[in-house]
Amino acid sequence: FYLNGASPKGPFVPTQADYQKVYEAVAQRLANETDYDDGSYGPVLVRLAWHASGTYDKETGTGGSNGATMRFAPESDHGANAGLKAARDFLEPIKAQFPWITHSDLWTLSGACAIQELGGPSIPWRPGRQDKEVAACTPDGRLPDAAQGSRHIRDIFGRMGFDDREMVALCGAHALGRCHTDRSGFDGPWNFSPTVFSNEFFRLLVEEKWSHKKWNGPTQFTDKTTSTLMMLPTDMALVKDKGFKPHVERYAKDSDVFFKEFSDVFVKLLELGVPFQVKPEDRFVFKASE
Ligand code: HIF
Repeated sequence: FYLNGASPKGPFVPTQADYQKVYEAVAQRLANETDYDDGSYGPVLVRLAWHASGTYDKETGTGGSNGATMRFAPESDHGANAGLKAARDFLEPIKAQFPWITHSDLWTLSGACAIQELGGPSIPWRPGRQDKEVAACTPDGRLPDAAQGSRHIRDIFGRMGFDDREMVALCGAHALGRCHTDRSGFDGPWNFSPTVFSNEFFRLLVEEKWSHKKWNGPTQFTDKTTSTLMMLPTDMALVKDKGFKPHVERYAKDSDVFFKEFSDVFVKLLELGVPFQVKPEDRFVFKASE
């Protein structure tokens, strides 16, 4: 018996082909498990990858996807991570099938896979994350609070090292998925196709009329036309802020530009704080399913 696929010839060193097999297993499971939410675990996998990465602090070099410390309390119990157990549990059979991959590589690879499988741009990815122990859990409060505005967005994403343009590009991922009252307290999807990656988030922000939703829950916005879609206060901040708005308008107009700039910034997000051996130019571009 050899641990982690090691053999008498030496330790098992996975190649790009091995990671492509993991990609395919995640994609296959996404295609099979349609009895969840709007029919896909894809959005919640994207949220898992981002919440694992978005704890990064460039000053101290702490947090980020390297470590997968959200496996442990207290980080798993942070309010911002409510509901992400569904994503972590979804990936456990894949981890069992490929025991050599770290949780931190698996979570980020799966986020890239979900974006590609839901029709988004290629998200080039590289391995190299190591899982860390509970002591590496980040303090609560590093992930954004949706009830706030543009200053908070700049504080949080500035701490990770992003500029205005990159912050807006990232936010286009809210084309995917929805809010759940039992997770964040907010309710509803951002657009009519929450399992398709698109620039709809930006188009609707610009073209739709949004008003305060009348309900007992936290402040959120609803579309005038159908009253079924939602925007968070942080989403609305993107069209209220002079530094953000021009980028919202660019992405609303041009889906190709959005896909390109989103890919670059999502790659950067998933790599924050990771000491890679693989060079940036050698990132893997996984082949998406047919
Ligand atoms: Fe989200 N986000 N996000 N988000 N997010 C939620 C859901 C998703 C913020 C708040 C929320 C990003 C930035 C921010 C996804 C992906 C990304 C929810 C609802 C909230 C409240 C959770 C729930 O109730 O289930 C805030 C304040 C952000 C900073 C502006 C990223 C850019 C958009 C970084 C990003 O990639 C995805 C996907 C979901 C949907 C999850 C689902 O289960 O459907």
